[in-house]
Amino acid sequence: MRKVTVAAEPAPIAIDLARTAFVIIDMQRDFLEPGGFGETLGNDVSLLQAAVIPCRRVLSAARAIGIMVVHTREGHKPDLSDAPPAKLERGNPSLRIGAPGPMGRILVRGEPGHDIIRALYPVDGEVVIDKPGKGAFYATGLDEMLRGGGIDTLLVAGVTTEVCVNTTVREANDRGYRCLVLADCCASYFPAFHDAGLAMIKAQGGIFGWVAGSDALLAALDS
Ligand code: C5J
Repeated sequence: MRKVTVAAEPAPIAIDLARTAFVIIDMQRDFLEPGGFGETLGNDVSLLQAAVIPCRRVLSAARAIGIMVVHTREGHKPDLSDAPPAKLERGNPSLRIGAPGPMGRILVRGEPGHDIIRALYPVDGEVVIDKPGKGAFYATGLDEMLRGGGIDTLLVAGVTTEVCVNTTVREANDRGYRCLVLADCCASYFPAFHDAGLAMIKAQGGIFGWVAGSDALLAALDS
């Protein structure tokens, strides 16, 4: 596979496509659809739709080229043994994690709400990482799987920008991965947090990574 250079901030980034994975964070019904975890917290879930079409474009390109694709899902075992009380008790949601909702039990593995949205549904051969936390490296086999595949660069997309995307990028950065976050492939319930989340990644010479629009990546892949 080729090497390409993507026009990114704070500087262009050269990536070896054979050593790159496209990581799509938590594009689950629980976050994007009414009746799920995101809505129980009082959020307007329609705001996350903006990321779907850009993500799909990049996913199609990654599949066509043969770039490794990784999907993550935040959620807990049915007995909630992997959900710390501090998470279960947090805030004042309309339904707590584990409670029955219109898409099954909130944020529980195997329930309809925990599933990935149709538009971005994994196909055979793609990796699906189930994670109990916000970061995709905490209590998962993601690091070993990426290292085993020779991956050194992550193209990162998903929701929400300032929570699971940022946490994962920070975890990845500390483990030595280069992260290129695709701005329009991420979204937040809080547009200001989306902007700030991206700004924090690329500030200070790219202290956590690089940021680019999906058009810049697709143009580089086409070149
Ligand atoms: C949140 C996530 N926001 N996937 N999870 O609780 O960002």
